Amino acid sequence: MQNMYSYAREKYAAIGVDTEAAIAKLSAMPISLHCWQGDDIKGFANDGELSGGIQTTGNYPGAARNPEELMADLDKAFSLMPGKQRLNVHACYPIFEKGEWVDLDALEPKHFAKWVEFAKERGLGLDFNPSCFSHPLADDGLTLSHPKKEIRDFWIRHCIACIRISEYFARETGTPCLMNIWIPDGYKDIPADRLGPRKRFADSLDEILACGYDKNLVYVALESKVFGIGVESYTVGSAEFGLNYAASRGIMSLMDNGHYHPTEVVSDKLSSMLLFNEKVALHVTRAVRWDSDHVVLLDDETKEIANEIVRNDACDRVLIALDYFDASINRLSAWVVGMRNMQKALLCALLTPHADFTKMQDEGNTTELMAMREELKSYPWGEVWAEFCRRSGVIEDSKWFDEIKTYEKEVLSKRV
Ligand code: RNT
Ligand code: ZN
Repeated sequence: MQNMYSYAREKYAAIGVDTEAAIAKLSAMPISLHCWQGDDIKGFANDGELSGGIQTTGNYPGAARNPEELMADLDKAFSLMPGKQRLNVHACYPIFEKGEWVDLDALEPKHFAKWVEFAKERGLGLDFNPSCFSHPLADDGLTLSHPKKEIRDFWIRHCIACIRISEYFARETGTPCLMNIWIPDGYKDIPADRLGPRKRFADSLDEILACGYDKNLVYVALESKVFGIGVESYTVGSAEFGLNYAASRGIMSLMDNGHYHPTEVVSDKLSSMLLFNEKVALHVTRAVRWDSDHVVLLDDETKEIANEIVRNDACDRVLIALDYFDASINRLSAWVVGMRNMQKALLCALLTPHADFTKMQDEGNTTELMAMREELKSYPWGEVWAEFCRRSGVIEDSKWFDEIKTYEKEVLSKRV
């Protein structure tokens, strides 16, 4: 094993790439794991059905039914992921005392105390998200842009409650909490008024931000979307809305790479974002035609996103989270595959002689650039990955899947 790594280290050294530096950098890069893949975004706030332009499909057995099961599943999944993670919690995952219940606009830090305890025991940072969906007041697919003031006010109170919970997360864990706002608002058919809903959304966001919060503790981000199921003709929080709002109010933009037209790629957007913003947040997913939520693979776009982060020296300026929900396969496996792939993509990017390649581009040496990049594809990055896993104390190869099979047999299959 060790000599396979030594061989890889020398091979990379010969092209000026330091594998030790790559491993060190990757070990320090946290990726935020989305709790909602574990139970198909059902959460614990109510027993309602999922609504609001997002949908899970599939009925693979064994979804977590309560906080204990979700935490146990997360633990198992984390044990199969090398490196550093954060945990991304949605507001629809409060953990109430027996008999207790409050609506989304009355959530308090104490309702998330068990998540804080979970995170602290495992040394995880926490991120957070208002849940503006799957609720009677979001039934018509409108929340912060709703024409009725009392409905907008409910969601404004919800988002402010989420800012308080995010502050609590940050204080308790000692790392800033990214709080990402996404709303499903839009129309199935051609709207009669496009400006009005966007103006109302902007006003609602202004009210939320006016609550006053510590910007060193909470990074508020706004996620845009091109369309959703049931809102095919118009989404209030479009890309232009998101970018302009975030830039004008000094909050962060969050780009989900499943939220653009099919030939648009986030990898190409990152450099522009980095030129004009201190930080940018990502939801890494895999878009398949009209759907935006498939498990992340080690595909070209994931690798190119990683290249842009690494070669622009933006590892601490791009906040990476995963976001997908597949209910048709083992949910832990979905978590692990997506996390390991994002990390593999980052590792490949860290093992690329970017300065040399840039020089080739600048000198017009595009023939050599193509030849060298193609050669690099068969370099032994897998040996460096294996070494990274060994140092993290995590199974390095496909044997991790045996753990999933055992867990499925011993734990998941008994959840009936
Ligand atoms: C939906 C957005 C959003 C959600 C989560 C659950 O299209 O991507 O980020 O996936 O908030
Ligand atoms: Zn997203």
